[in-house]
Amino acid sequence: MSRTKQYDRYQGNPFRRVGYIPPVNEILKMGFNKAAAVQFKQKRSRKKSREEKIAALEVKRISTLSLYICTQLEKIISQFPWIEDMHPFYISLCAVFGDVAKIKQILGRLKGISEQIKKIEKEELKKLKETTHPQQTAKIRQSAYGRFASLVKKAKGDIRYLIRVTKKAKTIPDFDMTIPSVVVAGAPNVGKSSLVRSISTGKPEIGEYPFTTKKIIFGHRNLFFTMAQIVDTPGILDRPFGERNIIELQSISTIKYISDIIIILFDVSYNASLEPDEQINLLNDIKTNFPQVPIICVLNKIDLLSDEEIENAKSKFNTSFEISTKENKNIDLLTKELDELIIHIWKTHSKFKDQSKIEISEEYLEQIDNEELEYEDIDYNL
Ligand SMILES: Nc1nc2c(ncn2[C@@H]2O[C@H](COP(=O)(O)OP(=O)(O)OP(=O)(O)O)[C@@H](O)[C@H]2O)c(=O)[nH]1
Ligand SMILES: [Mg+2]
Repeated sequence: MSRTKQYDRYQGNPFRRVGYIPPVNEILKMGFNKAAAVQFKQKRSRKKSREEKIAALEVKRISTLSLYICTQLEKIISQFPWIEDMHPFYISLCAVFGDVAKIKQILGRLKGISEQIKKIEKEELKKLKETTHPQQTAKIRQSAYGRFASLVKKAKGDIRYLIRVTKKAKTIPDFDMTIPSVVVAGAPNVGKSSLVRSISTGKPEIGEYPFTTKKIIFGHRNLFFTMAQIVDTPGILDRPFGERNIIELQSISTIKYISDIIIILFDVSYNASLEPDEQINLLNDIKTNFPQVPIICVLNKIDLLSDEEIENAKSKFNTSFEISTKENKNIDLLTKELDELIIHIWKTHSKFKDQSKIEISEEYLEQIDNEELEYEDIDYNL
């Protein structure tokens, strides 16, 4: 089964749906305040004794606190996306920030606490039915409060964990699985962000130092009747998978789960952050791990190289294009081939079948062929 069939094709980052998660102290404080504010309402039909009124008030206080805590816990649980329904891109990027299985366990534990609170409420209210003595009813209320509080306090670390991971997971960008994705990858500082800026709507920061890009950034490239996502990734170093840091792992997950085309950039200029052999290792690593994805090898920063250096690098990396993003050299050659490949993938890959079935007249195609492909600056994240 194609992976797109399993998920809601138009869902964005599901963690964005998660609203405010109150910490345990806040849940308790607000709950106690609400319970303390409960008033006794006199019913006209029957006059109650003072003791009966106090006992009724204690019932209301216990129920109010129980209801408040359970509502808060259940609100947290219901806001969280079902891990099974999430696209692996979001799961794997979330896994970079935290333990996805742990999130599931925590949600299960919160549900358990909420059920236990309801059970305690029943037990304590039953005790209240047996007495109206003010001292005893106050004691029952205090016992209920204490049991609620100690249960909820058990979730302190769990809720703190949810708050921390959700905050990071919310920064994962929305990805559109209905259009092809071109992932721009390579060693740090090779010019990935510069290329994404020049061929898409993406506006990643460009910096002189390695690891300027620390998270995945999406740009779009308009191809008249379809569109592609151009994805900027943090730099990857030449080292075994297990030794990669959080920043690099985001790039690997992005390549693994969403790339339809990979552009690998190389840099052999004087300030390259990796040796040519290390960059070759990186390329081989990607080729071995993702053999099904077409790779376009591109040498960047040719403005800093002599003709001889370009020729040497060309044969070493077997590059298809030699460009300079800084001086806009050969970018048009690269984008021409890229656009053709994107359209080919969009038309032939089963996961884009529904979209690519749109009928396009020969006349229109001819018109497009004669026009220069221009790309509009639209913020699709709106
Ligand atoms: N001379 C020259 N400099 C370039 C070219 N492309 C990028 N640079 C410079 O190289 C540096 C790194 O560029 P970025 O686009 O930030 O590189 P990156 O691969 O995204 O870097 P990280 O995000 O740190 O991995 C910046 O100082 C750019 O101005 C180029 O074609 N020629
Ligand atoms: Mg960058």
